[in-house]
Amino acid sequence: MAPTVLKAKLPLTSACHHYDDLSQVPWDLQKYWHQRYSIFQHYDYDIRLTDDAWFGVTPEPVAAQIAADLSPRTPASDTIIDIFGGAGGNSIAFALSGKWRRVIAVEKDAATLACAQHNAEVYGVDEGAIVWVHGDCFEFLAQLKAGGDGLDPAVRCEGGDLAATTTIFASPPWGGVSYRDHDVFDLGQMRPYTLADLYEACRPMGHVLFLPRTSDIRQIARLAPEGKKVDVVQYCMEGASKAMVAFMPPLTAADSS
Ligand code: MGP
Repeated sequence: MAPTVLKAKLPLTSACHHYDDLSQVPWDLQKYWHQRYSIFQHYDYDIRLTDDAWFGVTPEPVAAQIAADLSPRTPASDTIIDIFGGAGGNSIAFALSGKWRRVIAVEKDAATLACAQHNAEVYGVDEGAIVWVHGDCFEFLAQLKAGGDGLDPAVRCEGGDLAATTTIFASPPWGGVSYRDHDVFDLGQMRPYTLADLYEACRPMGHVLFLPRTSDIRQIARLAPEGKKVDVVQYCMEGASKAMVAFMPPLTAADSS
């Protein structure tokens, strides 16, 4: 299915859970349920998550700090695309930051996307403040980079210069929690998408990658364009890192020559 801009909310399904009580929670999610108020402080107001979303959702204080740290580089750079939108944690923080003219969230799983739309409403995000795209983000990025023909005007880059106008945020699946078993996590082994897959899909746009805290920083550094820096930040909660975030700069014509 081609990536589709949603004009209305998707219906919540039986996969969009709100667990009130530990006895309802699958055993492998119980650790996350105990952290529910650090993940969404308004959890009790009927926050919904699919079971898969519990593993990857960015805790609210981290999402808010990333949104605070990330600003459009120039007035013309006004669009942020959360390509692995999930249950909405990051897109909600970007919308609430008020810094971006357009926040676009892409998610391929309909139930997860329904949760994200619902959670945005719980957080008081204005209807229309996030453009929701149902579909595969790699297909979406490829279409955008090819000029956006066939894409809804709500997500097209009208100026044409994607690298100047658009920033990508990517919080991909990490292939489970095996990253914890490695002192240094090889981003070439990340599944289903490696660091190289993400870089190829996002460039020339500046992109912000939310990665395991033990990620091999040398692999990230190798992607820095000549003479430019990549900022790498550990985002912590209660004294422990939750993730390593790499801020990859946009490429200009000079970088690719
Ligand atoms: P975690 O794997 O529970 O690690 O995820 P930790 O910190 O050892 O757990 P704790 O017991 O110390 O609390 C911590 C955070 O990493 C999650 O809240 C998510 O924000 C992020 N995270 C974890 N996984 C497995 C993923 C993933 O696959 N993708 C993304 N994008 N984020 C993830």
